[in-house]
Amino acid sequence: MTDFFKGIPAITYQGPDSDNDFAFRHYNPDEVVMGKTLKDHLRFAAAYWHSFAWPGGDPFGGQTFDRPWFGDSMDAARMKADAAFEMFQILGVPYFCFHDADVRPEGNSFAQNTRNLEEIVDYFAAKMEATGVKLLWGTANLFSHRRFMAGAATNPDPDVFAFSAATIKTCMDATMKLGGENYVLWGGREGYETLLNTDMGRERAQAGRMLQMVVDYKHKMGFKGAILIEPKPQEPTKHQYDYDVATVYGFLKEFGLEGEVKMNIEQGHAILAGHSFEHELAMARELGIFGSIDMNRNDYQSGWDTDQFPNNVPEMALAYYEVLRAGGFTTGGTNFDAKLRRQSLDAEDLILAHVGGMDACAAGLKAAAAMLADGKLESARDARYAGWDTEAGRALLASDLDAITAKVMAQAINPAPRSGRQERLENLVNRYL
Ligand code: XUL
Ligand code: CO
Repeated sequence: MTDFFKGIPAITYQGPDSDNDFAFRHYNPDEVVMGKTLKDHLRFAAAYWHSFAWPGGDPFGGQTFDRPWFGDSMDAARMKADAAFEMFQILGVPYFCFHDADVRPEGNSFAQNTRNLEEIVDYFAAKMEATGVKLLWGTANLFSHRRFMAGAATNPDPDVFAFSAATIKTCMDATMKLGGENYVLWGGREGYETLLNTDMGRERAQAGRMLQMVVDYKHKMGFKGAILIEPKPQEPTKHQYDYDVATVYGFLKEFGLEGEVKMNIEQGHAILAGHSFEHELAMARELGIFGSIDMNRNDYQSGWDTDQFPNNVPEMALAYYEVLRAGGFTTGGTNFDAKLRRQSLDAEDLILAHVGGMDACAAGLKAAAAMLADGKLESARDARYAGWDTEAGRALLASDLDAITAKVMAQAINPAPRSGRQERLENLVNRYL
């Protein structure tokens, strides 16, 4: 036990009228919505990196947070794990997610990194057993250390590719050992700064080959979880190869992996790509590659990845609407890839940020479920496309340009424009919030 969260109670559901800051108003884990509890719908996970490894720096200043576990020893790593599992239990989050570099000190060799990781994995295993907290996904940090400054899989130096491949293997092993339900790849530096020094053809081919090796290893080791790619358009590199869901789908097709890899979609990354979160979710659903979400909120003005805790319920309702339309999560879940603002120094800030985020997700999901159950949005959409469900509509797609031209002539087809009714539908959405 640490005393970091001393005096902070376990958070319970107290209903919308509670004025207790340390309570859920919307997230009742046992509440059943569309035949499933909120706990099983949302599958919340806390992110180790932002909550326990990030020191509060920005480009103009370093550490603001003062955490007793900051340091590079194994003792510090164990204390960090103690505090992390205390937070998971206070919040009642069923899952967590981590990178290797979040949880173990950096060694002076690959072998030392691996030993450090394995030792912490055993420490986690005991804590997971004792608390019932599970691993939503593991991943490798192939972007912080200076060896990765020119990329991991896409590096011009084959030794960096090799170091990265070996690191991914150890992180997949760790994920498998801990019963993780997914393995995530975010290509933090898989992109470029300037074409003047970049061979884009080679870099993309290297990234494709690495992903094929990851999928091969998944099958070899018998990992039953999903392999997920997390798209992001830029930051840290100026041009990322995995720009957005549609771009990644093209990449998967090119390397024959579209049936093997799904998406971990992050709100902030969607905004940086010039999309809405719901656009990215809907695109993944349509392409059959929806996997999981990194929930956060991006600043709409700044142009960089702000990873704020989510609190915009109307936007989240539209996002969960797409999650529900995709059939909900299977191996995926709602991971809070969100960090405190750097002035939010206290232990209670960390708890309350998650409480607010979890409540906003629950409110969004319940609104989304009500929209779906009511069916008005779906029937309006169906009505808009009803012409395509007729015999003539279906025949059109099986026809050709000559036959269609003859038909337009013979029947004097002259389409009458119809309203898209956008404002009416927007008004309808607001009724569920
Ligand atoms: C970075 C980001 C990562 C991934 C995991 O923007 O989202 O934290 O989620 O590497
Ligand atoms: Co993320």
